[in-house]
Amino acid sequence: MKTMVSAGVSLVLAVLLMAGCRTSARSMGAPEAAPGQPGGAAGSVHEIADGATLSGTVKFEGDAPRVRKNSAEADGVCHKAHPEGVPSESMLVGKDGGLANVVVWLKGGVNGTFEAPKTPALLNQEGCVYKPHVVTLMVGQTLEIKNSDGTAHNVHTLSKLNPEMNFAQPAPGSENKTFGSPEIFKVKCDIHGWMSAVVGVFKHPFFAVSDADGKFEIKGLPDGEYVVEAWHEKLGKQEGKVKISGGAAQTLDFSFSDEE
Ligand SMILES: [Cu+2]
Repeated sequence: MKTMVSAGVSLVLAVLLMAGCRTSARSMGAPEAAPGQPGGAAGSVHEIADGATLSGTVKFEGDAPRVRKNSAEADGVCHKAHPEGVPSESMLVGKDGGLANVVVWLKGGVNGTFEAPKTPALLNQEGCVYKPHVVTLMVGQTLEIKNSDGTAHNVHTLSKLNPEMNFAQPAPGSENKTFGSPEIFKVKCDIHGWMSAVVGVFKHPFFAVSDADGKFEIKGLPDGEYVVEAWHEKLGKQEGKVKISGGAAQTLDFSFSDEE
């Protein structure tokens, strides 16, 4: 999506100019804090100065698979939104093999407890597609599940550690839910077979979702040694290790292939 260069420059400036700035990193880490956003708000400078940034790229090795399209003809509202069919988002390979929609999170090495953000995360059913396809949030944080369509959906979570939910949303509106256990699970709509999403729930704010180019960025890491997991709904998961020392930024790349 955007280059990491600006983020790197910001980091250097942040370290030089903002040394000693100790704003809490507890509230950061929302996936909406897009990687490498130009100019980053003043708040993000504090966040960067408070901890290290881990960034990297997730790649798919091999030929990019063709994006499947599912017919939505069974529902007039959905069909109107996608007359050519609904493109599947479960295998999206972008520029230079970048793999989108991979959940990257710190699986091991995180100490302490972290307060959930007050701002809800949003899972929006719009045009009979979940937006975003992968939504991440913290334990206890509100997930607003919204129906923006003039047709009925049902929301069926395939969770194991959190109680399974299955409820209808027959009309536009929102339901707020929270999750008590860290878990990555799928959500589907039993009415529209093509509709699926991924929800990632974490007990700390150190997670991200790879963008269309496979890039991810996790900010605010305290010094330490971490186990990092990259999780993809079709290709499984991988682990890497990273050591953060002196607040210096680190990179960690992952690569998936069909053979795994
Ligand atoms: Cu639906």
